[in-house]
Amino acid sequence: MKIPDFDLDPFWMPFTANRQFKAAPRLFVAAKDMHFTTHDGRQVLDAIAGLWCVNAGHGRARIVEAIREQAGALDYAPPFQMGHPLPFKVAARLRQLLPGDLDYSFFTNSGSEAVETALKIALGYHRARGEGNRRWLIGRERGYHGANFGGISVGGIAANRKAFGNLLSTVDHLPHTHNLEHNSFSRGQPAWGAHLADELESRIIALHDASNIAAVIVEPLAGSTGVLVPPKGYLERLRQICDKHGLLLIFDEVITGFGRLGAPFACELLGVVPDIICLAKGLTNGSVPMGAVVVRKGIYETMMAAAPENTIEIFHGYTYSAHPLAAAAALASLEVFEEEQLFQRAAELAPYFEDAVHSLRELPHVIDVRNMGMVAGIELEPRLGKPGTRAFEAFQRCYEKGVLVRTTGDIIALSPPLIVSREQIDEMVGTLGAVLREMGRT
Ligand code: PXG
Repeated sequence: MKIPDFDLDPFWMPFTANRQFKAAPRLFVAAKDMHFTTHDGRQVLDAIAGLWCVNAGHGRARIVEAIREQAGALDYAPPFQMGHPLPFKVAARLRQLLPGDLDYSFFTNSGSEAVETALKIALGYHRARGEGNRRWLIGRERGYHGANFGGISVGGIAANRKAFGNLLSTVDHLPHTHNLEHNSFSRGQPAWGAHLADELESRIIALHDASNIAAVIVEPLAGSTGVLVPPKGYLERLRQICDKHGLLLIFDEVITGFGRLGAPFACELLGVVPDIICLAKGLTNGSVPMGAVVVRKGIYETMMAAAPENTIEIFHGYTYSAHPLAAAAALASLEVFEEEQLFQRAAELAPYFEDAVHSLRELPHVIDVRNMGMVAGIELEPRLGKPGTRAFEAFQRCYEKGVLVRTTGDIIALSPPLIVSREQIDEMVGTLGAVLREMGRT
């Protein structure tokens, strides 16, 4: 291992075991297409699209050029009471791409900010239409909605919540849908589990009353908590219950957006249109931070109509909302996705990817393999008393062998750029298989 020639100490790394990392750093210094270059000069195959975001692969010339040009032409423009052309164009593209009347985009700088924004819009919307009592926000166990206070409140990850106090108080959670007994080794959407959506009505609405509930937020497919694929009929049922009781349905498509499941968005693939959708990551192909919240026409129009004429309709926004560099990167990314038909390519590759990941089924420690589109989760039996260490060791060994995977608990996620070749899928799965065999009984 090459020791870096700079001080690793001052940077407090996010969601990272800092002391462990700094003792044996893993640093990337360049990336192109499907590969990273490490600080010690090795090539690493990217099996996770950076962090579920680089859907068109790294260092794409058109995106790089768009950012470069934009930086030279207009580095910054204030987003409040002023504008510049690009975010209008990005919003128009999103309107075309998204199903139904998901027509109005609000820009943020991350998925976390998109979630906070969506929750605030949900509350503001109900207030604007005279139902200001609707304050409860319903998330789901094992949901991940970013790292800010609203997101960790509706999110369902104990580790992300436990150190940070009371969080939002008017929040409840649906049960998650992961169940090894009923759903292990499912290919695509599992058959079991749609009934879990009924808890929204039978438990949560029964307890809090619909008149107090603003919205339900879920990831159509939960990514970072271990690739939890929605059971058949589950999201449809959530939609029905929300409609019946006047609750907004928010889909957090920060991971599932922009082709990950083999369609532009999960909502389109699954035929369930939410009222609000959160986007980020793939929106700029991971190149410049940007998120978006897209809302249905009725939400936008209600909030416009509720504010007195010539006044601000929502007291919310960020200094870097619709930043010129981010908007330029988004437009270029959307062009690349379209020109290369990458969402379709993902759909075409998905069966090959599915077969490849399910070939890991018989290997040591593997207790589940699940997949949808171009995402897969491989769940390992945890070591007794040391949860997470087995998958983390597999991650380290894969990295040493030149493949970047992602772990959460004892689940390994694969989510490659959509430009991946069949040979590269074989390489990812082959390397992971070799690592699992090597780890044998340990
Ligand atoms: N919603 C979802 C569904 C996400 O996956 C966010 C919101 C937050 O986005 P930002 O841009 O604020 O990070 C995410 C982010 C992992 C991992 O372990 C996944 C994410 C973030 C960090 C780690 O796979 N997703």
